[in-house]
Amino acid sequence: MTAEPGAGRAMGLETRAQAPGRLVRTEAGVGALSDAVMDFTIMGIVNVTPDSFSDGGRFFDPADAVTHGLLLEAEGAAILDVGGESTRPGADPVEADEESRRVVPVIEALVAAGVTARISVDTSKAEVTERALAAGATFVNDVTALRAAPEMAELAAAADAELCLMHMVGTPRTMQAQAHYDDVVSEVKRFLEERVAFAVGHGVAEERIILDPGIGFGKSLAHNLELLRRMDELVALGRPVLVGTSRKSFIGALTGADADGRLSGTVATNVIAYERGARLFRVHDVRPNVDALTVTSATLQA
Ligand code: 7PJ
Repeated sequence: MTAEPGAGRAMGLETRAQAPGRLVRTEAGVGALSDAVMDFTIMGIVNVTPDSFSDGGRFFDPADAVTHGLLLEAEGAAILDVGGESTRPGADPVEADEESRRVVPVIEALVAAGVTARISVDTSKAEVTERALAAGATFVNDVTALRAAPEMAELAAAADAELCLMHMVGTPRTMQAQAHYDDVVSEVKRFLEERVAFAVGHGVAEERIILDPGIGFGKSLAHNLELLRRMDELVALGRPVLVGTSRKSFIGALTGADADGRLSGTVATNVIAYERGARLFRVHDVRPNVDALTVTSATLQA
């Protein structure tokens, strides 16, 4: 694999900052803004998981998830990542039927609403992948990189879907908070190269594959920061790199902020990762990240 500049563009996901109906800021009088091409891709997070503030018996309303997805699209998300199982460290697993019951109606409703963003399914289960692809998803985000359900490779291949392979040691349930690495970047690279070979060996086109270092998954603060600082080494693998730092606890470890207060820290990580070649960003707060990355991109190309 060889590096190519702006590899994220290979996905055809770029949009213009002034695309009709989105990101237009005429009232602000910033008309000139507007021929900056977004040479990065924002993946907006659409969680369809139990409301942690409820009694546990009430689930996220699919209609709310759809409304949220449409809002994120209007803010500039080119991909909506729909997930029905929490992949947070230590989270309990969800049965495939239940996970499908959460995500499939949301995907169907987003398609019915005429969403133009690509729909990603955040899952590690073949059954959920199959149903989500049938419902209109065209992107598979698997935090286990096909280790939990290797047959997802054939499903993604048959649908010609994008496939994001993420680094993680163990599973969300078992991974250690601070796994040991001699050289975290080399080990993440080696793992991702091996998983790309596996996916390609099972029929996935290499140009459909996206790589992700798995920030926050079994990594210490120092590991997360080193992965961000040395992002260029992952980009050198030659596939688009997706970064998911949004609101993660390592940001709070630096700033003291709780999850709701981690946007500024999130933006800082994404600007750094962009400067080092990452082009896909999985975030909760779409608009602030779009703005920051638009300015970063324009500045580095000026
Ligand atoms: C990631 C993810 C990530 C990818 C989560 C959270 C934890 N998928 N799913 N990359 N993180 N590809 O959002 O806090 O970093 S769930």
